[in-house]
Amino acid sequence: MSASVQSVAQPTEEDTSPALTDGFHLVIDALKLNDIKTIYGVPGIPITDLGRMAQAEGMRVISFRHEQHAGNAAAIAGFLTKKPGVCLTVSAPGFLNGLTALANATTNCFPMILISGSSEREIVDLQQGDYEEMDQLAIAKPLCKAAYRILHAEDIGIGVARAIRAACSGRPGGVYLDLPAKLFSQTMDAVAGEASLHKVIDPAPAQLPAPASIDRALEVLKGAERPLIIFGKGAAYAQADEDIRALVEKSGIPYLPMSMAKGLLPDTHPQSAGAARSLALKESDVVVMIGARLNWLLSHGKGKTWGTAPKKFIQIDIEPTEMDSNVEIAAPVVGDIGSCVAALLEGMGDNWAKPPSDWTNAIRTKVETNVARMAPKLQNNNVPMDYHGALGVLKTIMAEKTDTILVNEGANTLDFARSIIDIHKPRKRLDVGTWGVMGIGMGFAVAAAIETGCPVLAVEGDSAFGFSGMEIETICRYNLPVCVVVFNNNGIYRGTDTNPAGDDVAPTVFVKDSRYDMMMQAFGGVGVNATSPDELRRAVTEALASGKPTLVNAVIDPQAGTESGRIGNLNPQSVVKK
Ligand code: ADP
Ligand code: TPW
Ligand code: MG
Repeated sequence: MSASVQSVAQPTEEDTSPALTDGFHLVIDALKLNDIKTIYGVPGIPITDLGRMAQAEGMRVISFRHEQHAGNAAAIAGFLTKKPGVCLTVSAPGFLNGLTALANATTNCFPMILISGSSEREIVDLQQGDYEEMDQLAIAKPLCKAAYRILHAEDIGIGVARAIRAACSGRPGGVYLDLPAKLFSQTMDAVAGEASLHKVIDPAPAQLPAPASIDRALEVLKGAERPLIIFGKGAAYAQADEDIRALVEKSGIPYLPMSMAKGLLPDTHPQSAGAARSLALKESDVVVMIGARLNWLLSHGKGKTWGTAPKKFIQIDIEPTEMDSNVEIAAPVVGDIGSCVAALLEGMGDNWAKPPSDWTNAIRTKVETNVARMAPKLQNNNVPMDYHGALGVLKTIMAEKTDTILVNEGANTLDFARSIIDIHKPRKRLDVGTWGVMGIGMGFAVAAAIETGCPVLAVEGDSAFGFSGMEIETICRYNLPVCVVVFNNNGIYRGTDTNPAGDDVAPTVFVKDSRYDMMMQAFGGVGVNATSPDELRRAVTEALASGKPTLVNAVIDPQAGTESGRIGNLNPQSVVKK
């Protein structure tokens, strides 16, 4: 008999009634049976005891200060492990706070399950005003991949199984699981309860590409004179790291990593076209997309970014409807990346001709020129610091400590860090993703530390940090090896805006010279104010060596940034002159 059964009802010698289990224990047992070891959440009615009992039964229960960050933690746990991360919230307001993260996870194709307690169904459905009344299932449905409600204890096993499979099979995404309060205290025979649970068999089955689609792709690739491979975060997620490296090296094709695919091969790899992005996109004639979408981040596959040279696309994706989403795909390859890349490798045989050297040399020369031009800027010792001086320091540290996971958000802080800091191993860069959402920082940092045990360096704009800043208490509470560096330029994009019409400060500026490092000290962590690259280097090196929760307030010149970083062109322009 399992521990969970005993804690509900322990038969004595006189008591011959059958042992019982209940909804609480069935949910916990179902998660554990499926190797889900951690719950990220915020307690309250009706799920407080669920968290307590899960902890008592050996699960890790990580309590946050706000559900959005617990949700972001669950989402990135899913990305890092290929198993759905679980976020647990209370009803209506807690559910809504978690929903942003669920929608974001779905948008980014991260497997996650949001489990929310909900109020009395009969009262909710008659809209009679229950405590935290809300029809959560209906609200979640359009914002996630799948949404289910479990009404009976005997359905918990199948409900949890269904949620797991929906989250991680095919294109991964967010799943909502609605658990009404009454479910938790429903009882059933313990033996029948245990039999009702099951471990999901092959939750994300391999999806083999059609052989004809591989032949077609290789045919298109053979005709290429200026081929390019683009990796997206789907390729990082797939954990087909060895085959991906083999594909790049065997084919000899230059590659561009999207932001979270950086490190799939080290950014310093001789075939990386990262520092020659514009040239590579403009001049290529055949582009192999692997786990990346032709969305706004790639200018929808057309326009100036892509130049005038005619292009053919080969696209590998598990989601068939992704093909032809923006431009014609000459060779769609539908399947999971591991199977597709393996099939391509096999089809290439042993005598695959490398691309013409004038193309690969042109890319290489451009990369070397751009890297050499950047190098002196990264070594500047300016005070106050600019982005280059500060990020030059962090680039060196990341090159020495290649296991460190970089979390990154902001505008200038994001764009400069993405291009300056090399990533050396797969899944070591986590950021704002497809939506460019602010607020992922501390949630991602917590889960990255918990799921991998690796040190985490969170490079945060001061605005970006503010969205999840209270979670530094969570980082201190669980004593996580997280070093947060706040790039403090006194505001959003720049700290220098003025208000032409009144006393209020401009909408983009914050309190000048704030000391974010002192927030960390309030919770017993290490706080350091760094005004020069040398001070920054010392503080971050020490933080990563000690593993102590640390926040470095990096004082950045308020004039150094530009509006919206590199995507200022997306700002609508007013036509009215005042
Ligand atoms: P990026 O933002 O890095 O360009 P996207 O999020 O736009 O990446 O694209 C990721 C793509 O990867 C999605 O279209 C998704 O369907 C796909 N994908 C995710 N996991 C797999 C997998 N295991 N096999 C194949 N495709 C995958
Ligand atoms: C949920 C809009 C994009 S970038 C940014 C905001 C508010 C902050 C930029 O300032 P920061 O960086 O972080 O100080 P820096 O170095 O340029 O000064 N709300 C959400 N998501 C987004 N993307 C925004 C608002 C935004
Ligand atoms: Mg800022």
